Amino acid sequence: MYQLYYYPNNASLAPHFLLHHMGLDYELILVDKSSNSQKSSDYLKLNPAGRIPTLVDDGHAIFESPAICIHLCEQHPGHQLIPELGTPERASFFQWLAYLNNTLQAELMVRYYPHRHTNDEKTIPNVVAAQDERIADSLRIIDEQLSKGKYLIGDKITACDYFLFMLAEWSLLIEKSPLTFSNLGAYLKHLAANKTIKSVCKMEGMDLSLFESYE
Ligand SMILES: N[C@@H](CCC(=O)N[C@@H](CS)C(=O)NCC(=O)O)C(=O)O
Repeated sequence: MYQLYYYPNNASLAPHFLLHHMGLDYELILVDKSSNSQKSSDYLKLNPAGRIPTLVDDGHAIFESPAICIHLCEQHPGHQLIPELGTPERASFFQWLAYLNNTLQAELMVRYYPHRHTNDEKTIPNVVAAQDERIADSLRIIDEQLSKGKYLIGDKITACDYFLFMLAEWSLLIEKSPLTFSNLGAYLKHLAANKTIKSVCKMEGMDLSLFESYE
């Protein structure tokens, strides 16, 4: 039995997709961000960074969403959400997961918390505008990759696709929506019909209609 400390549509979403896709036994524990529970002393014992998510596996706490995803994929290799060890696809998997987490997700964090990145309130709109461009650059690179195959790594779904769907959802509000890129838009519409994505988003109270209505 796993415990996932989560908040709807936060960085816990990708691990939640994986737990559901693999049909694992898990308990969802809400970390109430509205009351800053991620900074409570009990939560900090599990995750000293005070961020969401944390996964507890048999008493062992793991934080950082991509690390949780890799752990789940490696614990349950039969689900093939990570390519086999020693293959070029495995290298691509790590490359894209790192890119998503370290570049796109990092840029999104600055975009949504701009006040943490300037000491002059007047410049906040400039930070947001600059981030919108940086996020669009990142989405362009992903769109190009998706011209080569059905999924991010070839023709089989992996944990990277679930991770990308999470970040694409967060990107809907930026100046250039992910749905305006032709390969990425079609891919996201296809993923929005995936049964794990539909079920988990429903559980987390998320609306997928923008993806579903993509033409
Ligand atoms: N690198 C971390 C980032 C996690 C993160 O920033 N989570 C946000 C929610 S999406 C959070 O906990 N924010 C609360 C805060 O910064 O206090 C990961 O990928 O797990």
